[in-house]
Amino acid sequence: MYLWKGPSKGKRDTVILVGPAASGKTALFSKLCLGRASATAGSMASNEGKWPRESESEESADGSILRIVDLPGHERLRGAFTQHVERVRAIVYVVDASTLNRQLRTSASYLYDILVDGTVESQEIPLLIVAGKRDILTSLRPERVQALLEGEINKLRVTRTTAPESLDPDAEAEERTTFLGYEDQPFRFTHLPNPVEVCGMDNVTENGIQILENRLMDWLNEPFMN
Ligand SMILES: Nc1nc2c(ncn2[C@@H]2O[C@H](COP(=O)(O)OP(=O)(O)O)[C@@H](O)[C@H]2O)c(=O)[nH]1
Ligand SMILES: [Mg+2]
Repeated sequence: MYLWKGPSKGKRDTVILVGPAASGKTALFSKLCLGRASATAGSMASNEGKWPRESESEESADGSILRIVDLPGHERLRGAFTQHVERVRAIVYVVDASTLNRQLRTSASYLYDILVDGTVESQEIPLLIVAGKRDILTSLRPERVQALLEGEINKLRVTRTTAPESLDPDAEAEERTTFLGYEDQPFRFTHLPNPVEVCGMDNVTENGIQILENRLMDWLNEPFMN
């Protein structure tokens, strides 16, 4: 039997910036790909750029570059994300560490949707969670951001996987969402097959996005087996 596997897949060269609205994705994108602060704050459009920037001599061993995609954080995130997922090398999930307490449900549910994505799960796509806007005095430390997100995902994975029983027997084969982590333990990112890292960051100070640039360099130099 001939198995159609779809068109041969291109290189996984895309690093996607996702997260709730106003978390600082476009600011990070601008600094990474344009080398300056963003002038497009509040835009609902997605941005695409390259890293390292052409003006920089830094290059990976084979001269390849990453495609950086900045997705706006709103209800259509899922659709936009799905468009890019086949090319995703890594995911950078940006939250605003100065407002996370108020934005927790939104921030955790976007992240949950990404983590249960079939490709993200099966390809064990690496995830960098950025606790952004760390220059703001009242912002939460990355450890706290991690604990809050883990706690909220712990609740979400119960509510999302126990959908109400349908009265229609034909609906029995209804899709079951992946259960994240271990059923008998509180959710932790370390229970996922994906490499997950949480770091604090801001795009205001000179070295604010250094961690991200270091990680981009790693992703560039370790070609993704596909
Ligand atoms: N203090 C501070 N403000 C930031 C930082 N990053 C972004 N912002 C501000 O947060 C707002 C939203 O940023 P933006 O990049 O448009 O968020 P996006 O919706 O996630 O793309 C803007 O007013 C930015 O200037 C940061 O690291 N520190
Ligand atoms: Mg934006």
